[in-house]
Amino acid sequence: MSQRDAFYVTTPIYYVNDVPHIGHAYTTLACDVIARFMRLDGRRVHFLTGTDEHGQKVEKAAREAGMEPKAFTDQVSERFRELLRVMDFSPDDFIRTTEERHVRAVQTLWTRMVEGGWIYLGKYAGWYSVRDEAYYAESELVDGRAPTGAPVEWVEEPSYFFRLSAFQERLLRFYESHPDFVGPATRFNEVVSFVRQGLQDLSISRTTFRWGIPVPGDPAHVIYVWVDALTNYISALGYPDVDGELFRTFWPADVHVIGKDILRFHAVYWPAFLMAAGLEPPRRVFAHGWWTNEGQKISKSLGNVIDPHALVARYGLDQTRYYLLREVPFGQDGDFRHESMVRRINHELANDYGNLVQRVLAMIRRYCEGRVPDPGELAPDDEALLARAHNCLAAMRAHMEAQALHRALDEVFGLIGEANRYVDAMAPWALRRSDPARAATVLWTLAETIRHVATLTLPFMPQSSGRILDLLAVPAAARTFRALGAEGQPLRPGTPLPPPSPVFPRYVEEDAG
Ligand code: ME8
Repeated sequence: MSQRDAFYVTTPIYYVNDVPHIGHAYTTLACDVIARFMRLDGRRVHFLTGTDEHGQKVEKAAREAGMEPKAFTDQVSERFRELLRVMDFSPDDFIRTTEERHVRAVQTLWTRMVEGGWIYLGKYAGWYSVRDEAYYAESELVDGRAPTGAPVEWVEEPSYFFRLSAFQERLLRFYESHPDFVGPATRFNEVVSFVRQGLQDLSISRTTFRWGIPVPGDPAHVIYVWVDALTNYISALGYPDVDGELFRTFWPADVHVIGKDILRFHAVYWPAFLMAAGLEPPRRVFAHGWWTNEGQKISKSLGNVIDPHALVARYGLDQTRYYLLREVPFGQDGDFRHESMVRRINHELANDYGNLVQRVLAMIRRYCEGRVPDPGELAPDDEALLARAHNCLAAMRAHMEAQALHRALDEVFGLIGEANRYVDAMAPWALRRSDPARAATVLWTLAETIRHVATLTLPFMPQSSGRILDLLAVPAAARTFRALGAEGQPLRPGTPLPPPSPVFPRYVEEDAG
């Protein structure tokens, strides 16, 4: 995979037909963790998110709200921005498809595809689902609905078509020469077999509503919302200015993170559009799984939509971030369960991580006058724990390159487990009397291990990890991965530490008093 310095990660741009829910928060969270990890690892990161504001679905939602589409999209888009603050997400840019820079990019991409001979005018007659913003063949329908369960309507109208059929061979060759193009691997197989079955030309304009970007030279048509939406990934880099700094630095994207529902658009249509316009496809598309709520599909009609604001208010921000990424192997489907959230908060965060920090810092306070102890002479047990701490980053890096976020967390929590076993085995509270110098060595080893752990959990739990680094008096400039490892910047003996205070509180049931 990419060895360049620059790293470009994107979320899907979300439809503003409705306010954000846990699914949107989840994808952006994963991207935020990836972006933060890469920044701490010294990469130059561009992290993009935004809102998808055109098309029939959004137009319909605006009408139902009794508003003009522009005013409506302004309002809902703001809710997605607000989510960034609430979840402590760190995007470098937020794109809206109603922005001028985006409209220009989409119209230019269209024009390039026309110039290449990839677009022709015809007539579409077939099924369309407004909810999915997707066309379906008769043969795909299940009991008169889209395979996703969405209602479909019959559409007959003049339409521009994209010669997708002409890209079958090129796409298959591209997949073959880019075996990492889609993750997880099982999803890649689905994409390849879909393309192998043959591709139909794609209808890419509509005439029966107005809320979209006009086709250059034929304003009776608006550009199909997916051509519009996918282009966001390059309009945010300044396309059509392909010689500009942003585009040169960050295209092709390192990874588009999406939900599995929109894989075909990203892994088939998008590379074909880019090839048609003479641009390189992205390096990778990673499709994560689907969340259900206590075993049930999440839907407005069932009234079980999970509001990320409510999660943060109830469980805490870092607790929520941790749960979402630890509970489910990234790429698989997941079920949100209160019980399992509480178990993870209390066992893994409060007990395993929080207590380790609290115990060690409290001992340093009592036994070492609240100053970083002197390492003295290291014994093999100390060296073994430190070696594990030093090697943790390399192991996590490999997992993060493959978007195995859960495995990266496993690594660092494995280190926490090791540190807990070490503290119990060494019993510094006993050594304190029998061998105070040895107690100091053990506490230094633990403090140094905790410094590694907290730096490595910064991408996942930025606020709590930052507080732990505060308690260790780690200066801001040393809060990077460069400060880790044998060649890093170890804690300086004698540094005064602030009084410790617990970082990961236990969750107490509201009705438990
Ligand atoms: O599809 N579980 O926007 P969208 C996990 N505008 N992830 C979920 C989820 C769930 N239950 N529900 C939603 C669109 N998501 C287009 C994208 S990109 C050029 C255009 C997440 O608002 C997941 O990432 O319907 C999914 O792909 C995305 O929200 C769909 O958001």
